Amino acid sequence: MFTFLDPFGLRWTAGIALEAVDGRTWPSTVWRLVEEQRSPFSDLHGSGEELRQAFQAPGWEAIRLLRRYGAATAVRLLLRRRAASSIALRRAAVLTGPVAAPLPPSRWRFYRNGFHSWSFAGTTPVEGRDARTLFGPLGAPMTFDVAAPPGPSGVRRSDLVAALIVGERALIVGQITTADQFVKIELDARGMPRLHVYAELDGISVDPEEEVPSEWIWVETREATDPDPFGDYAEAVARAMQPRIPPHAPSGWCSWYFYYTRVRDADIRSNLQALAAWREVLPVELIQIDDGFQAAVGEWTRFSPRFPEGVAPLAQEIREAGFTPGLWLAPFLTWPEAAVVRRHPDWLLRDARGRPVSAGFNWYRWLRALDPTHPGVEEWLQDLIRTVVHRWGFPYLKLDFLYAAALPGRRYDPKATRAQALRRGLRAIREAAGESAFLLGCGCPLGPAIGLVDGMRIGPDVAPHWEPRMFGLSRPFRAERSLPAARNAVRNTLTRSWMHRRWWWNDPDCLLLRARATSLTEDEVRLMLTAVALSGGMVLVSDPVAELPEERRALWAALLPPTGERPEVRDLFEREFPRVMRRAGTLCGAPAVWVGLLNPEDRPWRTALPLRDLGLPEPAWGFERWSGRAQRLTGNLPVDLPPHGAALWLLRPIRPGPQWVGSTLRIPPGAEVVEGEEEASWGRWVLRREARARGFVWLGIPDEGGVPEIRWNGRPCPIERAGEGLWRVEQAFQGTGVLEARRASI
Ligand code: 9PG
Repeated sequence: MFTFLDPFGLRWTAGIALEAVDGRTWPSTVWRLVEEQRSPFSDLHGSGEELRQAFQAPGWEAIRLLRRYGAATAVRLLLRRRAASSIALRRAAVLTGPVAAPLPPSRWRFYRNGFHSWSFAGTTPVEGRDARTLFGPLGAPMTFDVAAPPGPSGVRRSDLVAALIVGERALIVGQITTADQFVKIELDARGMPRLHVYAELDGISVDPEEEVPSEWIWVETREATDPDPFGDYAEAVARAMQPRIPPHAPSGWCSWYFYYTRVRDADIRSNLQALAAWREVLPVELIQIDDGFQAAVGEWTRFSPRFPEGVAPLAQEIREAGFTPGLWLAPFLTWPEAAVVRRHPDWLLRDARGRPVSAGFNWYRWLRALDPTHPGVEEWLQDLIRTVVHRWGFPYLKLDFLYAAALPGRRYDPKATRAQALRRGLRAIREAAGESAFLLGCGCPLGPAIGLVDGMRIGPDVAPHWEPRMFGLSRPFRAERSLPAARNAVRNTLTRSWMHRRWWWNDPDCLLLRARATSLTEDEVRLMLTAVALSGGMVLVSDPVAELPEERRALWAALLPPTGERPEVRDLFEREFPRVMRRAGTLCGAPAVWVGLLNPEDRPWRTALPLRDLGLPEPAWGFERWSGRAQRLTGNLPVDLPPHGAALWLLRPIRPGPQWVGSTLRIPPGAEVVEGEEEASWGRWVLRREARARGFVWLGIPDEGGVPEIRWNGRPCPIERAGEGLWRVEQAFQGTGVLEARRASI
C-alpha cells in the first residue's frame, strides 16, 4: 500500500493489481508487501530518496519504485513471473485503491484526456457517464480507444493523464514515459470511490522469470486554480521523451474542408495561383493536399481520375512558386480492396480468430489496419515515405488515422504492445522521411508520438457549422463530442492547449473563413479566430482562397506568423468547455496581458471579471479587437457576449507616459511590436509585418490640451482622438516601420 495524502485531506491509498487475458486476476488483496527499502536516487528529473516496495502474489513478484521530486512522486512497477508457464497479460494496476476527500463525489470533477487526436478532452462532473457515440462500432475507433470504451454511469476514464478536482485541490496523475504502454486512469465513483492507474499490456505474453516494467507514473496535488496545472507534469514528460519542437511551424492552406474527397488537381492549382497572387499581402508557406488524390486508401502510388498526373507535378509547381508542398496520408489504414491487401493479406492486423480487425467505417466501407510490427509492412511504409518525401518532393506530411496501428489485435511481433506497435511504425516513417521533414500526427494516440512528430492535431475536425450535423440534422448529434463541428474543435483547442510546444506544435485544425457555403456566423468565426490566435498553435485555412472576401483574407494575414506562445486556460478545471484564455507577456519591456473570452453557450454571457484575477494592477488600458475599441478599465473587465461570441483583449497597466494600447495590425494585437520604449514624455515602437498591411494603432497619451506629436518613420503623421487620453493612427506598410509619439507640450 501507499498513501498519497494532500494537506487539504484528499487521500488515496494505492496498492497494485494484475489481470490476465484469460480472466485470472490478482487483486490488490492478494499482494503481500514483503519489504520496504529507502535509498538515494538521482535521475533526469531530480534526486532524493527512493522508496522500493517488494510485493509477492501467487506466481508473481513485483517491485514498486516511488521517487519524490518536491511535490510530485514518480511511480513504476516491475513485475516478474515466478511460475513455470507463460501467460498473456491484459493490464497491471500500478496504483489502485480507494480515494477519500472532505467533499462528497457529487462535488468532484474529473479532467479527462481522450485517447487520440479526435477524442474528447475536458473537465466533467464525476457523476454521469463518459460520452459515447451514436454510431456504435462504425465510429468507435474514431472516437475513443475501442479496447476501453466508455464505462457505465459513475465511471470516468482518461488516457495518458487525468486530474481529479476536489474543492480547492487537484490530483494530477499521468504517465511520464510514453513509448511502451498506454496508461489509463479510471475513477470509479459507484459506491466507495476508487482510483486506478492501469498500464495496458494488451495481451503480450510473459514467460517464466521474465520481467515486465510499467511506464513511470506522475502523481501530484496542486491548487485547482493553478493557472498551469499540467505544467510540471508535461515538462517531466518532455524530459523523458525528448519531443521535437521546431522553432517554426509552417502556416498555410489545406484542401480538405471545402473540396473534401472531390478535390481535383485543378483546385490545387487555382488555389496555388490565388496564394501566389496574394503573396504580398498573405505570407503563407504551406500548401497541403488532403485526402482525395489517391486511387484508394492503402494505394498511394495510384491516383484518382481527378489527379491524372498524380501529385508529383503539383509538388514541383508548389515548390517553384515558393511554397512548401504538403500531402495527406493514412499510412496504417487501408481499404479492404486495396492492392496491398490482395498481395499481402498477412500484413493486416487480425483478431484472435484470424479475422481482420475493424478500423471503423468511412468512405462507405469498413476499414482495415496494417500491422507495423510486420517487417514487410515496415519496408513498404519506408518505401512509400521515401517516394512521397524524396521523389515526389513533399517535406510536410499530414499522417492521418494513426490510431489504426494501435488497435487491439494479434500482431506479427507477439511481444509488442499497441503503443510500441504505433511507435515502431512512426519511427519507421520518421527514419524514411528524414530529420528535416515536418510530420503532423492526426487521429493519433498521443503518448507514443512524442519525439517523432513535429505537430499534433489535438481535437476533432472543424466544420462549416457550429454543432455536429449529419444528414442535414443537428439535434440528434448535439451530444457527439468528436464529430466534425467548430464547437468540438475549439473545445479541444482550449482543453489541450497545455501540451503546445511542450510535446509538439498543437494543430487546432483549420480556420474556415469563407463567406458562402458555410453556416458559421460572424461571431462564430471570431470565436474560432480568437481561440486559434491565442492558442499559439499552427494556423491553417481551408477555404477556396480566391473567393475569400478581402476582410476575411486580411484577418488570415493578421494571424501570420503564429506567435507560438502557449496560453493559460483559467477555467480548465471548472467546465467542459472553458471560456477564459489568458497569456501574460511583455510589450516594450512592460507587462501586457492577452485575454480571450469565448461564449460557447446558446445564451448571452454577461459578467464582470476582476482585473486583479487576470493579474492586472488597476487601472489598465484595454483594447478589444472585434469591437475595435480602446478604453480605460478600472476594477473589472466587462463581459457581454452574444451566443457563440468572443472577445479578444489586450490589457496593459496604465503608466504616466505614451503607451501602445492596441492595433488591428496583428491578431493577437501587439504581435507586430518587435521592440519599443515607453518613457514619461515619449514612446517609440518598432513594428513588423511580413506582408503588406493596413491598420489602426491606438496609443494612450496623457491629455494636456494640445495634440501630441506622432511620427511614422521620422515624418509627422495624422492622428485622431479616440477618447480621453487615447489617440488613433492609421498606417499602411510592409516590413519594418517606426512609430514615435511625444506628449503635447503646453
Ligand atoms: C480526410 C480527413 C481530413 C481531416 C482528418 C480526418 O469517419 N470519421 O469518423 C472521420 C473522422 C475524421 C476524419 C475523417 C473521418 O477526418 O481529421 O482533417 O484529413 O480525415 O479524410
